[in-house]
Amino acid sequence: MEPYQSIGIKRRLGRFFRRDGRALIFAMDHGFEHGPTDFEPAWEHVDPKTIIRKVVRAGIDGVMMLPGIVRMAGTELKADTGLMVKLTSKTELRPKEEQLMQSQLAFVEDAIKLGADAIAATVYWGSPAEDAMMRQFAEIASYAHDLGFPVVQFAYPRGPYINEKYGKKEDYRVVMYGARAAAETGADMIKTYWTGSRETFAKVVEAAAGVPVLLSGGAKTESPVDFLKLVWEVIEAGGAGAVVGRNIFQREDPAPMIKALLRVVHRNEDPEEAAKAEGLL
Ligand code: FBP
Repeated sequence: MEPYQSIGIKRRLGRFFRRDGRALIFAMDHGFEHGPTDFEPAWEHVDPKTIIRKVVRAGIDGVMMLPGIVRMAGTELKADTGLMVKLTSKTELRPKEEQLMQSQLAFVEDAIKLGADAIAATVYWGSPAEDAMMRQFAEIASYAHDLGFPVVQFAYPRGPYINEKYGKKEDYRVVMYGARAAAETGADMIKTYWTGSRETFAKVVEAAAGVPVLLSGGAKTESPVDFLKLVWEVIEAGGAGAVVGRNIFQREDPAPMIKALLRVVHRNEDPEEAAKAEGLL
């Protein structure tokens, strides 16, 4: 018989992923991680309830937030919306060199009290603070797993030596290394950067050896189709979906973008067709 915890982990993962094994998750930790200026393109979304209500109504599979935002907007979630609570972050007000560390801002118990289905934490692989973030992740993951909660690692390669050795943090070898490190540290889901091509992203997925890999959205693209194309490539590469913030909340009406993304993620629809169907073209 399986231990109780492994049943809990499987059931909770199922609240994010549909039968196809894919998920579209809305990210909203930006007010903390980048500052409220990220909401200026659609300022009413600075109110968590307003944006969460819109994304839930559009059919999003899951949401990722920090604890205080769950307290404000958690009641807007449907019973089957997966809730990922992230326990680490950093502000951009810190001295630049200290921005290579994400600190723990709440505890596994807080996420559980808020009704979390998964617990998330970032590791900047390659950072001078890698050691502290590894330990932080290990403590969170070990405790969450004991209690039957899946753990999501935002595996972001980031640090001075990366650029010296590989040229840039988006080099597929670096992203692949981070994804592998996330899998080896026991993550149940991995969120990471786009590598620039389907072929290279497929290698990231392979390196994760069965742990689902989701794209970390990135800055809002000039045209909505550009972003849909990117997510389409991720799906074609074997990725399990995307965790998207700015490309959703920096639009006054995020519903067409979410619905088009759902078409791409869950129906493999051609990005231009999906955009047309939702009135984005
Ligand atoms: P985006 O889709 O807006 O990129 O959101 C995903 C995310 O990982 C957020 O969770 C986080 O706040 C942000 O990106 C981190 O961005 P950065 O690359 O600037 O650290």
